[in-house]
Amino acid sequence: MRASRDDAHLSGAERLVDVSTLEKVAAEMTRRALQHAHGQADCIRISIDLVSPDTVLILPLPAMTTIRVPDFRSGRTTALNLLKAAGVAMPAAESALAAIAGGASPSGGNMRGAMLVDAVTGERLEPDSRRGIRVSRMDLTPEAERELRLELEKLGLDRPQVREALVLSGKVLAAPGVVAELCWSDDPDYPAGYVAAPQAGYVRIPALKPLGDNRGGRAFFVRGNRLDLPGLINFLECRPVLFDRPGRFHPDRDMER
Ligand code: WAQ
Ligand code: MG
Repeated sequence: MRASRDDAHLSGAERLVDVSTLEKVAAEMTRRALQHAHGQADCIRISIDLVSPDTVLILPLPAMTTIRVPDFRSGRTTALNLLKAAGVAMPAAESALAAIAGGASPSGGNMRGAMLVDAVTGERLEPDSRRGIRVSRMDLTPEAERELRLELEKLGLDRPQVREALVLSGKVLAAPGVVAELCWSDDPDYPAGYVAAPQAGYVRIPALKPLGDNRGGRAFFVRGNRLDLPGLINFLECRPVLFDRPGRFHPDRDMER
């Protein structure tokens, strides 16, 4: 589902479900599109594609940690340090962070999808920098969703934002050539974000922007001298991925000073 107003992206969501639940899920998506914090949509698109079960990749979710930070500036420093540890050159990490902070679409607004960023040069590689790369066709199995919600509940984190971001980052980390992801929400009431990387897993950062700021976005950092860009984009947009169990949950940490 994607919803917009005056041609600007408002919200979107992706599911991978059994045909028997389609009607219910389509109704949920419509409700979501109408209730978004940014305001009322004037255009809602719901598209449904059949995927063959034998193309579905089954994976566990990434491990999760929260790093406590005193404010969003410390949050951004923490994010840069995590990206560096994941193999992203500091200038590439800094320019992607600045792009999200300033509105990464050429119009200065939010992109509908993610930036693809060369982890070494910082060059933006997505073919359309207004739209970006939209990761789709991923979800939890019903059992994994139950287990995940029980674990998140214990941490006080059982929210759709956390569940959906874990699922999206899990698919992104499985993509060939991706070394890290940086994300924060575009919801003005939701300042949290994360850095995800294959070694570190999903590292939550409770503040990556000031409250009230409606800018947010995603950057996927890629590297490799034989990077297959069309193959990577096809994987992110089209390969069905289902997560059948939660990853590990590490205790909260404080930011390193
Ligand atoms: N594919 C690529 N980019 C996307 C997708 C997608 N499927 N969905 C959203 N984006 C981009 C788009 O630019 C949005 O503006 C931006 O990401 C933020 O999306 O507490 O809520 O859905 O652990 O607002 C992370 C922290 C919350 C959760 C992320 O993102 C936590 C969030 P939002
Ligand atoms: Mg949002």
